[in-house]
Amino acid sequence: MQSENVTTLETYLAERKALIDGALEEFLPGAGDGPEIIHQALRYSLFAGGKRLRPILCMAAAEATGGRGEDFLSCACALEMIHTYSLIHDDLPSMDNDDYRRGMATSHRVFGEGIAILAGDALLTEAFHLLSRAESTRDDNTEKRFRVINLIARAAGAAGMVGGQVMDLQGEGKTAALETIEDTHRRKTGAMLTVSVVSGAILAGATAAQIAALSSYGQDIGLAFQIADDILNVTGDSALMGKGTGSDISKGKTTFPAMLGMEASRRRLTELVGGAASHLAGFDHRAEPLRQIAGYIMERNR
Ligand code: GRG
Repeated sequence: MQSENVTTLETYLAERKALIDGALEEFLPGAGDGPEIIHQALRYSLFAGGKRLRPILCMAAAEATGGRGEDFLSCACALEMIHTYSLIHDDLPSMDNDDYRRGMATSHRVFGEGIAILAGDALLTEAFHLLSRAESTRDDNTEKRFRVINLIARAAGAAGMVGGQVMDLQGEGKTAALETIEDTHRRKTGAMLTVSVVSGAILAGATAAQIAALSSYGQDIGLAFQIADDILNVTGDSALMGKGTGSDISKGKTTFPAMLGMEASRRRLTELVGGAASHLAGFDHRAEPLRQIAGYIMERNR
């Protein structure tokens, strides 16, 4: 679907989600390809109702720079697999120790801790397997694909998401400077959101200037996403979110509302979403979904 046909963001997101869900089914290893329990655990978490934001951003960035989102579904799905692994591990007793996510029991509650850890490990590994499979993408440019694999590995690893998670764990119960909190979230949440847009743009053949602008867009929405998440953790509807609210405070996490207050957090959120939109100024109507997604991050209720 091209952006000129987008009637509402809601329809666009729903159509994209359906496309991504179908591709995930196709790209997952076959049921006979290993012990049944690991396939059940992979599928349980991958099809538990995620919004598919990272793959949608990847495809939307490809379209904003003149490509066809559908051509890059393998990269989009790999990003979702890495995201799902991070959520499974984040919920573990040794991390956030959560019983529910998206209204469903967490992986370790259903399958036991060992299988949950392995389901996360398998998703991370399968993501890179998928990214490296030439036949799974219509993009046959090996150089672009290697660049994307390199950037995704860095965003997911110690310098990015894992590093942010470590900072988050170490910061529990302590007070930290605003810059430290922002740095934590830029790594923990922002790095994967940023690499999602950047990957789509690289695969679609974007120019260096377009990639830089989209990277800045990704960084702004990444931090905005986390502030919105912190606000939702205080004010959100637990039925809509499928998990309890108020958990950040009880776990001793330093959140934006706790640090800045609710009003200043909302102002910072608005500022970041405005910043994200300004990075898209040089793009035409094909970047409309990206513009609307920035607004959606601010207004989302789950
Ligand atoms: C365990 C290595 C490792 C990393 C975990 C991403 C992450 C790092 C933890 C998630 C904790 C969390 C709730 C962060 C807030 C922002 C966030 C990533 C929310 C979940 O992402 P959504 O809303 O999830 O895109 P859905 O459910 O739509 O897939």
